[in-house]
Amino acid sequence: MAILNILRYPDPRLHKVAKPVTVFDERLEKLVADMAETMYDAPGIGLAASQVDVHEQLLVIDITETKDDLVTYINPEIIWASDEKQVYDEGCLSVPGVYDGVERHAKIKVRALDVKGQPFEVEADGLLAVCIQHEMDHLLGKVFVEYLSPLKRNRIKTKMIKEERGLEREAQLRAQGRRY
Ligand code: QAP
Ligand code: CO
Repeated sequence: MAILNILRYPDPRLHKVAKPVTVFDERLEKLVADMAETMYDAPGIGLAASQVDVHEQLLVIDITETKDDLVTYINPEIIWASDEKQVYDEGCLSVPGVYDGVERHAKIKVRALDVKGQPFEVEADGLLAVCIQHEMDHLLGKVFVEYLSPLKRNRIKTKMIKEERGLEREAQLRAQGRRY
């Protein structure tokens, strides 16, 4: 198992559109295991393959406090969505430290495949419904900050770019410190 590097907004690779998974093999099982480890380590409640620079239709979600109910969604499709909407304060492992309200369908029905390629359906509401819709957006190249006003989005972009420079500088200093 391994912890994967999570792309940070505004990395342009977050906007790539993911392709369906067609091969259910050991490589896929390892990717799912690594994504789960990466999500739990963060810690987060959901991670899309797009966020670790793998542009395939694959999500891992675990919204339990006990962190013992991992669900893998491969090639997920929303087959029904309620007219009723809900607003939830969302965050994202690709946009650390940023939380804001996003309106989405309150209830959905999702069809997906598991890691063995077996189809299953889930009816979701509350946090799970939010999380599935948020993660499925990643597969379309969409990050939740794109639902916010252009003003908020630009402020977030500037903050993230500043932080990124700080992180690069820290890494440089660490490398320098080891040089002698
Ligand atoms: C998506 O997000 C989500 O800012 C999953 O500093 C979020 O796991 C769906 C995280 C909210 C529904 C509601 C965010 C960790 C984790 C941060 C996450 C942070 C550290 C986000
Ligand atoms: Co996200």
